[in-house]
Amino acid sequence: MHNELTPAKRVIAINDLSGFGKCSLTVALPILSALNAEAVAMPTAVLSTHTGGITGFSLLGMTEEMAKFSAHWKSLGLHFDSVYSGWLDTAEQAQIVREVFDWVGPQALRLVDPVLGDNGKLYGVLTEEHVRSMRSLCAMANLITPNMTEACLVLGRPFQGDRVTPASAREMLEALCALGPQMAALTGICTADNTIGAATLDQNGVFSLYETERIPGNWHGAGDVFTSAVLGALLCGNALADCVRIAADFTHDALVRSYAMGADQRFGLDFERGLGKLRRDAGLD
Ligand code: PXL
Repeated sequence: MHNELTPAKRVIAINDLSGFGKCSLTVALPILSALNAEAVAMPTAVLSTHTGGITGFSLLGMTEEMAKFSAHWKSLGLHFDSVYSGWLDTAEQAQIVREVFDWVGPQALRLVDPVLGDNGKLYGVLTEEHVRSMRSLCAMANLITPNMTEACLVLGRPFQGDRVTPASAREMLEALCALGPQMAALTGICTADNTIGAATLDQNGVFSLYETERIPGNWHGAGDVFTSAVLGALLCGNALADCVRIAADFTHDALVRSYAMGADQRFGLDFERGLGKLRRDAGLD
């Protein structure tokens, strides 16, 4: 229980605002808020929905506005505890994220979720240029959170499925950390047909692997739910391996509810009802 009143951790969340479909900012903001963090939004694009399996969406790129947001916030002399980047609309936006990393200063935790694809494929509207810029952004991060598809894209390796052994997950994490980040989490991986989870390597070389029961289906936004919860739990002072366990349980519980109510897998997870437990698991309340 945290009784003393301290200022909330302040996070710049650089991600798209997809109005419908529960991913990116519409997931990151409520989860960070629930974990007492102040989420400051820099939209990379504004869409009617995300692009995963929903056609006819509108998309407005925000590259020019992002540069203005960055310049304005910099001029205000604010303190930030973290920068969390996700979906980037253009490769150019990686340069703006780099500038933000630079002016917020080294005390801020730089989390790069290299959102590029899933199931061995790049997301439809993304290109090889996105992959190259994401690779260079990963090099500047303290923590990166790729799924197996994204890890393979960033490392230039062929995708051979999400199945790992503890040894192969560790080797992949070591290769990812060799790109530059001190910590990495490999998400959406499994050691068996009926499990799903994440492996981590922290700044002290401590490896961990945590899995839950797999809920059938290809659920959109699950990665964003997971990564937002990891960051929120980290900012509460938890160790990376504990954050992954807390976030994996939170994501699993949301999937169980979504599955039980027969939700459309494209429409995101029922995470809201799990926010109270997430707070308790992260050491709040
Ligand atoms: O959750 C990944 C993601 C984020 N943002 C947008 C997407 C996707 C995946 O399809 O389309 C706009």
